[in-house]
Amino acid sequence: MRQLLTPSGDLVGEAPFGLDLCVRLYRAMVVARSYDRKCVALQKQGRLATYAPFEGQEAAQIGSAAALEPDDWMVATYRDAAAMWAQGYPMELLVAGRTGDERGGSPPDHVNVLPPSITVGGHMVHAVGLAWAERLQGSSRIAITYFGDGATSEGDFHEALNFAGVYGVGCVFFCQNNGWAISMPRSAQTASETIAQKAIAYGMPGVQVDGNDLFAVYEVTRQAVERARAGEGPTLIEAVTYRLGPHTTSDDPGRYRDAGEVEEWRRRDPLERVRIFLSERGRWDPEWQAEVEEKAAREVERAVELAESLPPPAPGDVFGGMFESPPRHLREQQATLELYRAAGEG
Ligand SMILES: Cc1ncc(C[n+]2csc(CCOP(=O)(O)OP(=O)(O)O)c2C)c(N)n1
Repeated sequence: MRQLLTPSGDLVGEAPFGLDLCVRLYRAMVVARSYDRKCVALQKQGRLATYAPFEGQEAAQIGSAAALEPDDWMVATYRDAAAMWAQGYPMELLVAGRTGDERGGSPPDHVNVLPPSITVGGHMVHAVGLAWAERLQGSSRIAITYFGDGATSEGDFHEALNFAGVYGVGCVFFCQNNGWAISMPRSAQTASETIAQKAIAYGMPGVQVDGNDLFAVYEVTRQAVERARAGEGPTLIEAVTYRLGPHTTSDDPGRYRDAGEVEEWRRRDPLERVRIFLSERGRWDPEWQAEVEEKAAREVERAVELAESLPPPAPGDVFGGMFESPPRHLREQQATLELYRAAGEG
Protein backbone atom coordinates (compact mmCIF):
# COMPACT_ATOMS: atom_id res chain seq x y z
CA MET A 1 0.00 0.00 0.00
CA ARG A 2 1.44 3.34 -1.08
CA GLN A 3 2.01 5.72 1.81
CA LEU A 4 4.02 8.93 1.97
CA LEU A 5 2.79 10.59 5.16
CA THR A 6 2.36 8.38 8.21
CA PRO A 7 -0.45 8.88 10.74
CA SER A 8 2.07 10.62 13.02
CA GLY A 9 2.86 13.13 10.29
CA ASP A 10 6.27 11.73 9.20
CA LEU A 11 7.16 12.03 5.54
CA VAL A 12 8.51 8.65 4.38
CA GLY A 13 9.14 9.49 0.73
CA GLU A 14 9.27 12.50 -1.53
CA ALA A 15 6.45 15.04 -1.18
CA PRO A 16 4.54 15.23 -4.49
CA PHE A 17 3.90 18.98 -4.05
CA GLY A 18 5.34 22.04 -2.34
CA LEU A 19 4.26 23.62 0.93
CA ASP A 20 1.96 26.18 -0.70
CA LEU A 21 -0.20 23.55 -2.38
CA CYS A 22 -0.09 21.51 0.81
CA VAL A 23 -1.51 24.49 2.72
CA ARG A 24 -4.23 25.00 0.07
CA LEU A 25 -5.25 21.36 0.24
CA TYR A 26 -5.25 21.39 4.05
CA ARG A 27 -7.58 24.40 3.95
CA ALA A 28 -9.80 22.53 1.48
CA MET A 29 -9.97 19.54 3.83
CA VAL A 30 -11.01 21.85 6.66
CA VAL A 31 -13.77 23.31 4.46
CA ALA A 32 -14.87 19.78 3.55
CA ARG A 33 -15.09 18.72 7.19
CA SER A 34 -16.95 21.88 8.08
CA TYR A 35 -19.43 21.27 5.24
CA ASP A 36 -19.92 17.66 6.28
CA ARG A 37 -20.59 18.42 9.95
CA LYS A 38 -22.88 21.29 9.02
CA CYS A 39 -24.93 19.01 6.76
CA VAL A 40 -25.31 16.44 9.54
CA ALA A 41 -26.55 19.24 11.84
CA LEU A 42 -28.92 20.63 9.18
CA GLN A 43 -30.40 17.17 8.66
CA LYS A 44 -31.05 16.82 12.40
CA GLN A 45 -32.85 20.19 12.28
CA GLY A 46 -35.05 18.95 9.45
CA ARG A 47 -33.47 21.33 6.94
CA LEU A 48 -31.96 18.56 4.77
CA ALA A 49 -33.29 15.18 3.73
CA THR A 50 -31.09 12.13 4.34
CA TYR A 51 -27.40 12.94 4.25
CA ALA A 52 -24.40 10.61 3.72
CA PRO A 53 -21.43 11.87 5.76
CA PHE A 54 -17.85 11.47 4.50
CA GLU A 55 -15.91 12.38 7.65
CA GLY A 56 -12.61 10.47 7.53
CA GLN A 57 -12.51 10.45 3.72
CA GLU A 58 -11.38 14.06 3.17
CA ALA A 59 -7.83 13.22 2.02
CA ALA A 60 -9.11 10.61 -0.43
CA GLN A 61 -11.48 13.12 -2.03
CA ILE A 62 -9.50 16.36 -1.86
CA GLY A 63 -6.16 14.71 -2.73
CA SER A 64 -7.54 12.93 -5.79
CA ALA A 65 -9.56 15.90 -7.09
CA ALA A 66 -6.45 18.08 -6.83
CA ALA A 67 -4.73 15.85 -9.38
CA LEU A 68 -7.27 16.77 -12.09
CA GLU A 69 -7.43 19.60 -14.59
CA PRO A 70 -10.39 21.93 -13.97
CA ASP A 71 -12.32 20.65 -17.01
CA ASP A 72 -11.79 16.92 -16.49
CA TRP A 73 -14.98 14.94 -15.93
CA MET A 74 -16.01 13.72 -12.52
CA VAL A 75 -18.76 11.17 -11.93
CA ALA A 76 -19.25 10.51 -8.25
CA THR A 77 -21.67 9.33 -5.57
CA TYR A 78 -23.83 10.66 -2.76
CA ARG A 79 -20.80 10.52 -0.41
CA ASP A 80 -18.39 12.54 -2.57
CA ALA A 81 -19.44 16.14 -2.00
CA ALA A 82 -15.86 17.17 -1.11
CA ALA A 83 -14.45 15.88 -4.39
CA MET A 84 -17.31 17.42 -6.38
CA TRP A 85 -16.92 20.79 -4.68
CA ALA A 86 -13.15 20.69 -5.28
CA GLN A 87 -13.84 20.13 -8.98
CA GLY A 88 -16.11 23.17 -9.18
CA TYR A 89 -19.59 21.98 -8.27
CA PRO A 90 -21.12 24.96 -6.43
CA MET A 91 -21.50 24.16 -2.73
CA GLU A 92 -24.95 25.74 -2.58
CA LEU A 93 -26.16 23.32 -5.24
CA LEU A 94 -24.79 20.40 -3.27
CA VAL A 95 -26.78 21.64 -0.28
CA ALA A 96 -29.89 22.30 -2.40
CA GLY A 97 -29.67 18.77 -3.82
CA ARG A 98 -29.79 17.36 -0.30
CA THR A 99 -33.03 19.24 0.39
CA GLY A 100 -34.55 17.32 -2.51
CA ASP A 101 -34.48 20.32 -4.84
CA GLU A 102 -33.92 19.11 -8.41
CA ARG A 103 -32.01 22.31 -9.23
CA GLY A 104 -29.20 20.97 -7.05
CA GLY A 105 -28.61 18.38 -9.77
CA SER A 106 -27.92 20.92 -12.52
CA PRO A 107 -24.46 22.47 -12.17
CA PRO A 108 -23.46 25.34 -14.50
CA ASP A 109 -22.49 24.25 -18.02
CA HIS A 110 -18.76 24.85 -17.55
CA VAL A 111 -18.64 22.42 -14.59
CA ASN A 112 -17.85 18.95 -15.90
CA VAL A 113 -19.20 17.14 -12.87
CA LEU A 114 -22.30 14.98 -13.09
CA PRO A 115 -24.85 15.16 -10.27
CA PRO A 116 -24.19 12.54 -7.58
CA SER A 117 -25.28 9.00 -8.31
CA ILE A 118 -27.53 7.41 -5.72
CA THR A 119 -27.65 4.17 -7.69
CA VAL A 120 -24.68 2.16 -6.48
CA GLY A 121 -22.29 1.49 -9.36
CA GLY A 122 -24.51 2.65 -12.23
CA HIS A 123 -22.54 5.83 -12.81
CA MET A 124 -19.22 4.18 -13.59
CA VAL A 125 -20.31 3.29 -17.12
CA HIS A 126 -21.23 6.95 -17.66
CA ALA A 127 -17.71 8.00 -16.72
CA VAL A 128 -16.26 5.53 -19.21
CA GLY A 129 -18.63 6.86 -21.89
CA LEU A 130 -17.62 10.44 -21.22
CA ALA A 131 -13.91 9.66 -21.37
CA TRP A 132 -14.39 7.60 -24.53
CA ALA A 133 -16.42 10.38 -26.17
CA GLU A 134 -13.67 12.89 -25.37
CA ARG A 135 -11.12 10.58 -26.97
CA LEU A 136 -13.23 10.15 -30.10
CA GLN A 137 -13.46 13.93 -30.38
CA GLY A 138 -9.70 14.26 -30.15
CA SER A 139 -9.75 15.95 -26.75
CA SER A 140 -7.32 15.19 -23.94
CA ARG A 141 -9.95 15.48 -21.20
CA ILE A 142 -10.16 12.45 -18.99
CA ALA A 143 -12.75 11.21 -16.50
CA ILE A 144 -12.54 10.08 -12.92
CA THR A 145 -15.24 8.10 -11.19
CA TYR A 146 -15.64 7.58 -7.45
CA PHE A 147 -17.31 4.59 -5.85
CA GLY A 148 -17.22 2.52 -2.70
CA ASP A 149 -16.08 -1.01 -1.89
CA GLY A 150 -19.71 -2.16 -2.09
CA ALA A 151 -20.04 -0.92 -5.66
CA THR A 152 -17.35 -3.36 -6.80
CA SER A 153 -19.93 -6.15 -6.43
CA GLU A 154 -22.25 -4.52 -8.96
CA GLY A 155 -22.27 -5.68 -12.58
CA ASP A 156 -21.72 -2.10 -13.73
CA PHE A 157 -18.28 -2.07 -12.10
CA HIS A 158 -17.19 -5.04 -14.19
CA GLU A 159 -18.77 -3.71 -17.39
CA ALA A 160 -17.13 -0.33 -16.92
CA LEU A 161 -13.67 -1.73 -16.21
CA ASN A 162 -13.90 -4.28 -19.00
CA PHE A 163 -14.89 -1.73 -21.64
CA ALA A 164 -12.28 0.75 -20.42
CA GLY A 165 -9.59 -1.94 -20.49
CA VAL A 166 -10.48 -3.20 -23.97
CA TYR A 167 -10.63 0.28 -25.53
CA GLY A 168 -7.86 1.86 -23.44
CA VAL A 169 -10.29 4.54 -22.25
CA GLY A 170 -8.85 7.47 -20.26
CA CYS A 171 -10.86 6.83 -17.12
CA VAL A 172 -9.55 6.69 -13.56
CA PHE A 173 -11.53 4.35 -11.30
CA PHE A 174 -11.23 5.68 -7.76
CA CYS A 175 -12.55 3.28 -5.15
CA GLN A 176 -12.87 4.59 -1.62
CA ASN A 177 -12.71 1.41 0.36
CA ASN A 178 -14.14 2.85 3.56
CA GLY A 179 -14.51 -0.51 5.25
CA TRP A 180 -18.28 -0.79 5.06
CA ALA A 181 -21.18 -0.88 2.59
CA ILE A 182 -23.91 0.07 5.04
CA SER A 183 -23.67 -2.90 7.45
CA MET A 184 -21.66 -5.14 5.10
CA PRO A 185 -17.97 -5.25 6.05
CA ARG A 186 -15.31 -5.22 3.37
CA SER A 187 -14.32 -8.79 4.38
CA ALA A 188 -17.77 -10.05 3.35
CA GLN A 189 -17.91 -7.99 0.17
CA THR A 190 -15.28 -9.86 -1.87
CA ALA A 191 -12.93 -12.81 -1.46
CA SER A 192 -10.21 -10.83 -3.29
CA GLU A 193 -7.32 -9.95 -1.02
CA THR A 194 -7.43 -6.35 -2.26
CA ILE A 195 -9.79 -4.40 -4.46
CA ALA A 196 -6.83 -3.02 -6.40
CA GLN A 197 -5.91 -6.51 -7.62
CA LYS A 198 -9.20 -6.77 -9.51
CA ALA A 199 -7.52 -4.51 -12.10
CA ILE A 200 -5.35 -7.40 -13.29
CA ALA A 201 -8.38 -9.17 -14.76
CA TYR A 202 -9.19 -6.11 -16.88
CA GLY A 203 -5.67 -5.52 -18.15
CA MET A 204 -5.01 -2.27 -16.34
CA PRO A 205 -2.78 -1.22 -13.45
CA GLY A 206 -4.27 -1.42 -9.96
CA VAL A 207 -2.81 0.51 -7.07
CA GLN A 208 -3.64 0.42 -3.39
CA VAL A 209 -3.01 3.62 -1.49
CA ASP A 210 -3.43 4.85 2.08
CA GLY A 211 -6.61 6.82 1.50
CA ASN A 212 -6.05 8.94 4.61
CA ASP A 213 -2.71 10.14 3.25
CA LEU A 214 -3.23 13.33 1.23
CA PHE A 215 0.26 13.09 -0.26
CA ALA A 216 0.06 9.49 -1.47
CA VAL A 217 -3.50 9.90 -2.77
CA TYR A 218 -2.44 12.94 -4.80
CA GLU A 219 0.64 11.14 -6.13
CA VAL A 220 -1.08 7.96 -7.31
CA THR A 221 -4.05 9.84 -8.77
CA ARG A 222 -1.74 12.22 -10.61
CA GLN A 223 0.09 9.26 -12.15
CA ALA A 224 -3.21 7.64 -13.18
CA VAL A 225 -4.49 10.92 -14.63
CA GLU A 226 -1.29 11.43 -16.62
CA ARG A 227 -1.49 7.88 -17.98
CA ALA A 228 -5.12 8.42 -18.98
CA ARG A 229 -4.35 11.76 -20.64
CA ALA A 230 -1.42 10.29 -22.55
CA GLY A 231 -3.76 7.69 -24.09
CA GLU A 232 -2.21 4.86 -22.05
CA GLY A 233 -5.54 3.73 -20.65
CA PRO A 234 -7.39 3.35 -17.36
CA THR A 235 -6.18 2.71 -13.80
CA LEU A 236 -7.99 1.30 -10.78
CA ILE A 237 -7.08 2.98 -7.50
CA GLU A 238 -8.12 1.52 -4.15
CA ALA A 239 -7.91 4.19 -1.47
CA VAL A 240 -8.04 2.45 1.90
CA THR A 241 -9.93 4.75 4.23
CA TYR A 242 -12.74 4.65 6.77
CA ARG A 243 -16.23 6.05 7.16
CA LEU A 244 -16.10 7.49 10.67
CA GLY A 245 -19.79 8.38 10.74
CA PRO A 246 -22.96 6.48 9.93
CA HIS A 247 -23.78 5.29 6.41
CA THR A 248 -26.38 8.05 6.30
CA THR A 249 -28.19 10.12 8.89
CA SER A 250 -30.82 7.32 8.96
CA ASP A 251 -28.29 4.68 9.99
CA ASP A 252 -27.08 3.54 13.42
CA PRO A 253 -23.65 1.95 12.95
CA GLY A 254 -23.57 1.01 16.65
CA ARG A 255 -25.81 -1.91 15.68
CA TYR A 256 -23.21 -3.56 13.45
CA ARG A 257 -19.70 -2.33 14.20
CA ASP A 258 -17.40 -2.05 17.13
CA ALA A 259 -16.74 1.36 18.69
CA GLY A 260 -13.08 0.31 19.15
CA GLU A 261 -12.68 0.07 15.37
CA VAL A 262 -13.91 3.63 14.96
CA GLU A 263 -11.54 4.87 17.67
CA GLU A 264 -8.64 3.14 15.97
CA TRP A 265 -9.43 4.92 12.69
CA ARG A 266 -9.86 8.27 14.47
CA ARG A 267 -6.17 7.98 15.30
CA ARG A 268 -5.48 7.90 11.54
CA ASP A 269 -7.33 11.15 10.91
CA PRO A 270 -6.41 12.48 7.45
CA LEU A 271 -6.36 16.13 8.58
CA GLU A 272 -4.30 15.58 11.70
CA ARG A 273 -1.25 14.16 9.93
CA VAL A 274 -1.09 17.10 7.50
CA ARG A 275 -1.53 19.47 10.43
CA ILE A 276 1.51 17.90 12.16
CA PHE A 277 3.49 18.02 8.90
CA LEU A 278 2.75 21.74 8.47
CA SER A 279 3.38 22.49 12.12
CA GLU A 280 6.83 20.91 11.97
CA ARG A 281 7.65 23.18 9.04
CA GLY A 282 6.48 26.36 10.73
CA ARG A 283 3.32 26.66 8.63
CA TRP A 284 0.75 25.91 11.34
CA ASP A 285 -0.21 27.37 14.72
CA PRO A 286 -3.46 27.45 16.72
CA GLU A 287 -4.34 31.05 15.69
CA TRP A 288 -3.97 30.16 12.04
CA GLN A 289 -6.10 27.05 12.57
CA ALA A 290 -8.82 29.18 14.17
CA GLU A 291 -8.74 31.55 11.20
CA VAL A 292 -8.88 28.66 8.69
CA GLU A 293 -11.84 27.13 10.54
CA GLU A 294 -13.68 30.43 10.76
CA LYS A 295 -13.22 31.08 7.06
CA ALA A 296 -14.38 27.56 6.26
CA ALA A 297 -17.48 27.97 8.44
CA ARG A 298 -18.30 31.25 6.68
CA GLU A 299 -18.00 29.66 3.24
CA VAL A 300 -20.30 26.81 4.29
CA GLU A 301 -22.77 29.21 5.93
CA ARG A 302 -22.92 31.28 2.75
CA ALA A 303 -23.68 28.17 0.68
CA VAL A 304 -26.47 27.18 3.08
CA GLU A 305 -27.96 30.68 2.94
CA LEU A 306 -27.87 30.64 -0.87
CA ALA A 307 -29.48 27.19 -1.01
CA GLU A 308 -32.19 28.17 1.46
CA SER A 309 -32.93 31.44 -0.30
CA LEU A 310 -33.79 29.76 -3.61
CA PRO A 311 -37.46 30.41 -4.37
CA PRO A 312 -39.42 27.18 -3.82
CA PRO A 313 -39.64 25.05 -6.97
CA ALA A 314 -43.02 24.99 -8.75
CA PRO A 315 -44.79 21.58 -8.58
CA GLY A 316 -44.38 21.06 -12.36
CA ASP A 317 -40.61 21.56 -12.21
CA VAL A 318 -40.22 17.93 -11.28
CA PHE A 319 -40.83 17.07 -14.94
CA GLY A 320 -38.05 19.30 -16.23
CA GLY A 321 -34.87 17.81 -14.83
CA MET A 322 -34.30 14.74 -16.97
CA PHE A 323 -35.37 14.86 -20.61
CA GLU A 324 -35.00 17.40 -23.39
CA SER A 325 -38.20 15.92 -24.91
CA PRO A 326 -40.16 14.17 -22.16
CA PRO A 327 -41.58 10.74 -23.08
CA ARG A 328 -45.34 10.29 -23.48
CA HIS A 329 -46.09 8.96 -19.97
CA LEU A 330 -44.44 12.03 -18.41
CA ARG A 331 -46.28 14.40 -20.75
CA GLU A 332 -49.52 12.72 -19.66
CA GLN A 333 -48.66 13.10 -15.98
CA GLN A 334 -47.72 16.73 -16.55
CA ALA A 335 -51.06 17.37 -18.29
CA THR A 336 -52.90 15.73 -15.37
CA LEU A 337 -51.06 17.94 -12.90
CA GLU A 338 -52.00 21.01 -14.94
CA LEU A 339 -55.66 19.95 -14.89
CA TYR A 340 -55.60 19.63 -11.11
CA ARG A 341 -53.88 22.97 -10.74
CA ALA A 342 -56.34 24.65 -13.10
CA ALA A 343 -59.24 23.12 -11.13
CA GLY A 344 -57.70 24.31 -7.86
CA GLU A 345 -57.27 27.83 -9.18
CA GLY A 346 -60.77 27.84 -10.67
C1 LIG B 1 -28.13 -0.44 -7.27
C2 LIG B 1 -28.32 -0.13 -5.82
N1 LIG B 1 -28.43 -1.13 -4.93
C3 LIG B 1 -28.58 -0.87 -3.62
C4 LIG B 1 -28.66 0.43 -3.18
C5 LIG B 1 -28.82 0.73 -1.68
N2 LIG B 1 -27.54 1.19 -1.17
C6 LIG B 1 -27.29 2.50 -1.03
S1 LIG B 1 -25.75 2.80 -0.51
C7 LIG B 1 -25.37 1.16 -0.43
C8 LIG B 1 -24.01 0.69 0.02
C9 LIG B 1 -22.92 1.16 -0.87
O1 LIG B 1 -21.67 0.89 -0.28
P1 LIG B 1 -20.34 1.34 -0.96
O2 LIG B 1 -20.39 1.14 -2.43
O3 LIG B 1 -19.23 0.67 -0.23
O4 LIG B 1 -20.28 2.93 -0.72
P2 LIG B 1 -20.37 3.77 0.61
O5 LIG B 1 -21.84 4.00 0.88
O6 LIG B 1 -19.70 3.00 1.71
O7 LIG B 1 -19.68 5.04 0.31
C10 LIG B 1 -26.47 0.40 -0.83
C11 LIG B 1 -26.48 -1.07 -0.88
C12 LIG B 1 -28.56 1.46 -4.13
N3 LIG B 1 -28.60 2.75 -3.80
N4 LIG B 1 -28.37 1.15 -5.45
